[in-house]
Amino acid sequence: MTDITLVQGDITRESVDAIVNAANSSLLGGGGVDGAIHRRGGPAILAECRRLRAGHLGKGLSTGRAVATTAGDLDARWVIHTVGPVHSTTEDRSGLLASCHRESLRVADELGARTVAFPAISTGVYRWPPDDAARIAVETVRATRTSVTEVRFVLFDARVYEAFAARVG
Ligand code: AR6
Repeated sequence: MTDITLVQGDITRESVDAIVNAANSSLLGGGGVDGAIHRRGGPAILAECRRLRAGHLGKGLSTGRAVATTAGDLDARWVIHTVGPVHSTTEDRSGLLASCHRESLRVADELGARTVAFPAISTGVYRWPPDDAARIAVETVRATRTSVTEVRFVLFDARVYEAFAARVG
């Protein structure tokens, strides 16, 4: 049974086995939560991302997939990088957003991570409406068979936190 918990705040301050990063396919950093994770986690994370890009992820990480690196100086063992879809009003990309959560949990299981913190993937630069993102995130975690015992959604802004709180109840 996986507990779903909610925290309003900065995910880089959390103490968990794995922190999920809302990355982009380059894996080479960006703004938002990605920038914050690299800033606080230090250069070891980017160094490992570069090694992945030089190896089997030469073309980058596809939308909906996930891959782990060290967590560097963060209070976690791993960062699991996943690439959310950009929200579209003409195309239903919700399967890709669900896949980010499923794949991150699959990678967490491979690592043996039991506690995993997720940000609200795609709700920033990628413009996914928070209510819908919360629905997809919570439904997907509930429907995924995993050995992770706690999924902690760490929501930076109040509006996104309220959207998740309405779902988790
Ligand atoms: N802790 C927790 N959540 C945060 C933090 C933080 N420190 N900082 C921001 N958020 P975004 P996306 C929230 O834009 O929409 C990057 O440049 C934020 O309020 O980080 O998936 C990547 O490199 C929002 O609710 O990610 C990609 O290019 C949520 O995290 C692109 O942005 C996600 O916002 C990915 O866009």
